[in-house]
Amino acid sequence: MATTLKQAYQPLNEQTVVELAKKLELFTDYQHIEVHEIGDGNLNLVFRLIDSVTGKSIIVKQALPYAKVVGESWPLTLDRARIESHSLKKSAEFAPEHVPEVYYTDHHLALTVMEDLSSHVILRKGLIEGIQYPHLAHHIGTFIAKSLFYTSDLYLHPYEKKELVQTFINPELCKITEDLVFTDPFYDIDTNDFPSELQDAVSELWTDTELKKRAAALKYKFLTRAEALLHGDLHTGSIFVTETTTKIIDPEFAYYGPQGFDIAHFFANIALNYAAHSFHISDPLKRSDYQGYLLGVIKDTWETFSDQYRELWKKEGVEAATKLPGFEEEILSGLFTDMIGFAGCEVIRRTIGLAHVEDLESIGDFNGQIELKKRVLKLGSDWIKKAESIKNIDEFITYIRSV
Ligand code: SR1
Ligand code: MG
Repeated sequence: MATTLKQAYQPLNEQTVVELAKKLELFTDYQHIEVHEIGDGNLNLVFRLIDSVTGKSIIVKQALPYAKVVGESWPLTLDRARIESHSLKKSAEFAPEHVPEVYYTDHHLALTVMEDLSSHVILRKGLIEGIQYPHLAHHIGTFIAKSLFYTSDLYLHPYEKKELVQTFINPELCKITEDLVFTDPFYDIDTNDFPSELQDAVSELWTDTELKKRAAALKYKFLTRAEALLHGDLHTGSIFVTETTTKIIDPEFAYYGPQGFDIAHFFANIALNYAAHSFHISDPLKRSDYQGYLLGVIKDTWETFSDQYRELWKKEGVEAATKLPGFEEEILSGLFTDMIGFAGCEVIRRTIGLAHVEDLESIGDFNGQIELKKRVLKLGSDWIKKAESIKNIDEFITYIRSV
């Protein structure tokens, strides 16, 4: 792959992506190459190229200059492809087993050529089908602990950290989160998306000044706290799994932000899946078994994360503050409280804002879906307003049980 392209941006299609593969010498022979556009996310084109004889396959991901989920009326920076490839490469420095390998990037064409993970499934799909992934919690807890620690001031020289902050300046993608997660769901804004049957419950949120103030405070942290490099969109659609492996994909929302944000999004999406299983699994024993598994994922992820974070702090902390007894507990406790509020914003946003989740939307019983969504809104609101009073992961989990 010695070649470099100096091509102006144009969106690829199933023909031009093969021409590109030839220029980049991605395969040795092109007679049996099959191409499929497999992107099912909100923003990008994703091509899978496979040599049907040798079985060799790769992914070519290209950013579109607009948000695919809305259409060309919503222009969106191509720079997110640069952010994504930098983030994957950074993660590969400390957790290569949890990210796809990057083979080639081109910032002009806004594309990344990377490892094909087709042997994996998107975690959200697997969870909707009721599949258990025994290593998931350990893998996610480890990935988040390493990502936060190794990109923070606790470990890096302040110059290096600030250089990374600069590399990951991502204003347009951050603005999406600022609006869609922290502002729009709490106001009557037309990006919101919910049926009229939810109007009363939604109006209750819109008139709850205390809730809006707490959400605004969380947004302020998201705007101002450059603590560590985040994935920025760590929902269960950004994770690929098999029974034994876990890969984190799609870090185009990466930026330096508050440490509790990623783990919050992971937990919020597990909680939404938990709620949806009241409908997806009818057998009460199987349902309770699966929901117990999901709560176990949250508990084990938190415990793995916090244990590993403490360990890294103790063994590899460089910043003088890491030598102060007990300071790590202060940081972890602040992170935990932030996490609860961020999780509250995410469950509300996925229920009434833009970009819903299949877990809830695939519930066939419409009235049941509405009643469940009301309970999810209450969960989100409680987490945001009561974050300070929730002292540990078991108390956080108790709220999910009540949905
Ligand atoms: C316009 S983008 C909508 C959502 O898709 C992404 O996955 C992010 O969650 C974003 O908020
Ligand atoms: Mg994504």
